[in-house]
Amino acid sequence: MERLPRKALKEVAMFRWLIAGIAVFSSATIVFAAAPSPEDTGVMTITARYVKTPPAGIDDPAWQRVAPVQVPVAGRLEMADIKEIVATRALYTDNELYFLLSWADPTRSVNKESWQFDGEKWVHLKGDEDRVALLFEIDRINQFSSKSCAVVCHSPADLSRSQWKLATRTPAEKGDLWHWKAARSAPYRHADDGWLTVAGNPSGSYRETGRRNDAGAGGDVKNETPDGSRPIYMQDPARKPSAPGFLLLEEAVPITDYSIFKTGDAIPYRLPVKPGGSRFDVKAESRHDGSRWTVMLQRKLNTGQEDDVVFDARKRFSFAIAVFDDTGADHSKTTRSLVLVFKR
Ligand SMILES: [Ca+2]
Ligand SMILES: [Ca+2]
Repeated sequence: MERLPRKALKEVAMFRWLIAGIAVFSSATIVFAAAPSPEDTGVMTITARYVKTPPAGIDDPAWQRVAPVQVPVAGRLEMADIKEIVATRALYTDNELYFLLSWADPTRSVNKESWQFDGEKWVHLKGDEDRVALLFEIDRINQFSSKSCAVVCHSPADLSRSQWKLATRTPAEKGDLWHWKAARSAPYRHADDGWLTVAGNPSGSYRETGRRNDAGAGGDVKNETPDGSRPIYMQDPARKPSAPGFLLLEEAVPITDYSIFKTGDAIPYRLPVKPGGSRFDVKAESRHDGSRWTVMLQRKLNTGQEDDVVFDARKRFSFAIAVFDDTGADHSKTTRSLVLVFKR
């Protein structure tokens, strides 16, 4: 069992990571990118332990029988001194793989620019959302196993580092990207499942990312009138919200009378769309306890979908983790290279 907290902390101090992290501009622009120093080649191992019975949730005692690996994550540029630890555990059964990830975050950020009525007009509240993302290899990504996110940034020389985008360099390289979002995927208890290829569409700009959504429904829609001045949907008053505090598109109805709103009333701006298909393969349970997020992720070892990594307990899998505090951009923090192994 890997128990590296002290060593890991030392290494965090030692390595000067310049990690470009993840940038989100619209609903889906994400960047893992880094320019590690030459000595930044260590790989940490996460061992998934076999259990016969699936863990029932975050509090299942099975998790307590696995010592967490203390995985250091570091920010980039002006955030380079901000470091965290993601306590990482993994279990697997005959059919499924489970992760339990826990990291310090004093704020439960789920606002994602919600609307608020100020008595005269509707304004967007400040705030984004917390997130965690995992990136695995589906098809080998050259150097990913040793340099982690450093090699999946698309970084033309004429672009500043802040504009680097997440992508592989060749079409033969393919990644599997799981993106848990506190405001947009957590309400449906999943992590948005996507995959990674070369940047841009065939006719598009090389500056676009290589992110693609898995087949199936999901994502979110913006809750706004065509002129962007106010929300267009509210909770269907005839339905009890299945995710209190959020507004699911399937439970939303058009607002017909804006006079019912009082000063200070708030309505979500980003409405999760009911996910399905390959995009809905990664199930998630999450909790914020006032100081930390704990997120349990669960996926079939083999989904049968070609846009997913197939986990084979006899093999090793390179991956990386990134966490975000109320942002998709500069404040993100990513890990060094990780490798997932399975042990009975
Ligand atoms: Ca937060
Ligand atoms: Ca999938």
